[in-house]
Amino acid sequence: MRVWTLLPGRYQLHLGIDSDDDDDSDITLEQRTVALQRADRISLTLPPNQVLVLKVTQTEAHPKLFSLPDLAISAREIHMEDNVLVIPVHNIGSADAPATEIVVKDEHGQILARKQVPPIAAPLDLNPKIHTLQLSIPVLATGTTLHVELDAANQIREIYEGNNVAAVIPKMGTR
Ligand SMILES: [Ca+2]
Ligand SMILES: [Ca+2]
Repeated sequence: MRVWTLLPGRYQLHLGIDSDDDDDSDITLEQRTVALQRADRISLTLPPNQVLVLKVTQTEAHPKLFSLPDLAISAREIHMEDNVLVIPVHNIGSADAPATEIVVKDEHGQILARKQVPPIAAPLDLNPKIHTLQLSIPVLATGTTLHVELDAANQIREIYEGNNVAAVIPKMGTR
C-alpha cells in the first residue's frame, strides 16, 4: 500500500479483523509505528476472506522536507589563497537559510577561524545561491587537514546535514 495524502510524520498502524461489521477491528493482527511521508510504501500481510480494518494515526508531525533549507559545502570547491581559505557556501534547499556560523578546525579539533554566514535565499528561481566566504587561517604546517563545519551547533534544520562538513588539505600559497 502506498500513501499519497498523509502529512509527513510518525504514524501508529493498526491492522485488525472486523468480525461484526462495525468498521472497528476486533482482533489485532499487527500494530507498529512507522515514519511516513508522501509516496512511502507500507507493506502489509493480509489474510484472505476477512474484513480488515487498517487504522493509521499520526503520533508526531514532521516538517515537510521540501520546505527546509539545505546549506552545503564541498571540499572540491574550497581552496587556499595565501593564508585565506575561500569557501563557497550553497543553499541547495527549498527554503531560505537563516544566518549561521562556519568554523575551521585543525585535526586536533582546535578552532582556527570562525565566521558568520549571512542568510542565503533558497534557489527557487533555479539559479544557484552561493555565498563565498574568506577566512584568514594562521600559518599551518604543510599537509595539515582542515575541518570545515557549517552550522556546527545544528541550529538550522535542513534537508540533509551530511553536506555541512568538509575536510581539506590546502595547498599553501608560495610566500
Ligand atoms: Ca546541509
Ligand atoms: Ca543543520
